[in-house]
Amino acid sequence: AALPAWRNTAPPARGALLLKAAALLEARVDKVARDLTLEEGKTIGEARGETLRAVSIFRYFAGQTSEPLGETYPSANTATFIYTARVPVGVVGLITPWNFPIAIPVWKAAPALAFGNTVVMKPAALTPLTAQHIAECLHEAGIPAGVFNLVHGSGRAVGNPLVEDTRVAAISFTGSNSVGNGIIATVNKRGGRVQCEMGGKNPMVVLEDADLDQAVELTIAGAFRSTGQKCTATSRAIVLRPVLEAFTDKLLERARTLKVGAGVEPDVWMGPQVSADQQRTVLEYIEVGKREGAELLLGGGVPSGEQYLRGHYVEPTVFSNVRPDMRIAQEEIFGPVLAIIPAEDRATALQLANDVPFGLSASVCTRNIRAAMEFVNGIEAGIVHVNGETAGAEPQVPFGGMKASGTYMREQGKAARDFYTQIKTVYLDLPAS
Ligand code: UN1
Repeated sequence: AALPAWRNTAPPARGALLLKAAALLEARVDKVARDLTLEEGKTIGEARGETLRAVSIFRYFAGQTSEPLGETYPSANTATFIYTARVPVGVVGLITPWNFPIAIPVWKAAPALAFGNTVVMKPAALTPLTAQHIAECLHEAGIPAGVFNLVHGSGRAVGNPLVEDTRVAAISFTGSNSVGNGIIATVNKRGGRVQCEMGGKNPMVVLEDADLDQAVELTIAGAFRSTGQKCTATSRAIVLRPVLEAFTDKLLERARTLKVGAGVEPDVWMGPQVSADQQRTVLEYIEVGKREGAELLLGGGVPSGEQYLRGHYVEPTVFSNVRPDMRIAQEEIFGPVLAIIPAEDRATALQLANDVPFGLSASVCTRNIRAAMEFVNGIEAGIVHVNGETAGAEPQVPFGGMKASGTYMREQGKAARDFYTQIKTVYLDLPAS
């Protein structure tokens, strides 16, 4: 019911509301970050960073409301004026994950709202409070009733009805492949529009000329920040033989310094897994890795100590001599588990990097511009970094993966406009008299 009035609101007026929501969120960053940490478990520094990222995303899409919305075209008929207009798709359903409980809801909701859609959002059942802060900021900013709707509950109770409802024109989902594939099938069947961001098995490729200190820092951050619970996390380090030993030694030395604990404590580097289920899954994968014959170099269990009995902790874990066909080299683990895979040469490293079902992000560390470009050209990934971490995303650029990592529709940046709008082509002719 709220759609017609919102669709007809001038885009810059919609942008002004998003700017207000951004300011409100920024002003309460400490409170939101604390709630996020208590709910999801990541460290307070990460939670603050993520909340401020949500603020920037609101601001970026507020700015998009004064960008061009179409194009003009020459016509075969000189009296005809042809232009395109981007119009909203309608009611959109957003199903968001617990691992970025504020940034991902905002990176879907901000463009949806900026381009004139109304939103029904189902946040992850594990992180309802963080999502509530978004609703409160939008409400206090003065968004009209019914334009942004937050509905809490399980996938079964809330997600399924949203996905199945033909009045919901588009669904955007971030989460697991098993849930995402079901959503794609259902929405395609009913003729809706669907975008899914799913798993990753992202490689950090370390070439023989890499700055090894840098490569280690990037691998540590990619593998263990957010306790490895990012679809962009580094879960494989593919390392050329000549630097394998030096890289591994430096990596272990650095990983041993990471302080694991409750995210609210300021000196903690890595928090717990989000839930008992997630902890169990990760510990099971570690057992699978051992059984498959990978060499466990670090971690591999729950850290010992009284303080780790409350909370779902897993140690930073490193396996070496991982063969590419092992499950820990192929499947998304979503925990602090890194598989080191040796490679004989650059071509093999690239081949190993591509030899997984996923294609979200990838990185190569090298000083050699030719090797870097060969990797960039050959890698099957939606996001490629050279001498950078596999994780991370800026709001103004497209985000998304190839192969099983997602649907072809990208999120964020100008790509978000393609998903949250449809094109109307207008032929304008003069009246005959
Ligand atoms: C990041 O790497 O900072 O769910 C963002 C995820 C991704 C977002 C990653 N959709 O982990």
